[in-house]
Amino acid sequence: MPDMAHVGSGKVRELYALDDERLLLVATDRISTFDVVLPTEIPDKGRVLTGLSAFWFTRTRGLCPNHLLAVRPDGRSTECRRLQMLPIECVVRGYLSGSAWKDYRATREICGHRLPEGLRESERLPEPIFTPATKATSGHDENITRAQAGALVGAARLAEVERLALALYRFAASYALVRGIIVADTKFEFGLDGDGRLVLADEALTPDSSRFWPADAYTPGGPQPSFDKQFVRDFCEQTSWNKTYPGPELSPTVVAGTRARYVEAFERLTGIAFEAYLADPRVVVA
Ligand code: PZK
Repeated sequence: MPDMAHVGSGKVRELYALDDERLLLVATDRISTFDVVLPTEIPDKGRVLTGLSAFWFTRTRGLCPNHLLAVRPDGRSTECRRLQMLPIECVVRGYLSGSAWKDYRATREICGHRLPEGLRESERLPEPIFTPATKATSGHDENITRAQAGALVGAARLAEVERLALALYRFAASYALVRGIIVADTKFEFGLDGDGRLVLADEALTPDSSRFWPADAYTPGGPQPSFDKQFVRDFCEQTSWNKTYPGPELSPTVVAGTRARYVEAFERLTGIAFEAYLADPRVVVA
């Protein structure tokens, strides 16, 4: 992207300005694990994530407007409406995992939600919960209370994003479960358009912004295998890597197996052959 203004970097994505109103969001094939971007890429990972995100944006348009304008022919970049982003991460959790499991064990509470006693790691929650977090510029996002989130975006705006995030999660989680994938939790980002209306932005309901678990292996009481990254994690655990930069190179077997898992997630969720997406990415927005 030589003469395009670079406006942001994620761990595995890049953002460029197309003009005052539009951004180009590019998903690379980089992969991170244990919070470190690895030196080995997973071919087509960026295309899988871009295609999935565009698929969900199209399927959820009736629940909430979104920033997607077009998927480019390369299948890894999308043109998006430029918004005023809200300064919170809108996390929804249907299962007890990650920082929610840690917080639950310490206090039986997560972001002000008092949970029942006796829940096990990875257990399905009685109801999905909205657990907002701050966007940490360095390090990890931090769970915040509804009062802290309200101070950042306003109480009325918070109530609106909570309602939308829960509706989006419920729709996607039930859609995915029928196709053999548990969406344990997911993170949404919202922005405001020129008229002050809430718009869903960023990537949505991808394996990078969510925890996807294979439903057929689901066994609460401990951590669950990741649908997409388990080969990578197992491989990394078998090396002497101490989980700080730089990470290890992945073997060709791990790369191929991981690519196959991403493609499988795409095909199970969309019902579209990944080859068809590569031939014409517009299949996901049709
Ligand atoms: C925006 N990010 C985070 C995401 C990155 C950085 N539609 C939008 N309008 C204005 N700003 C953003 C978006 C979106 N999406 C998102 N930072 C700004 C981010 C992906 C890659 F490098």
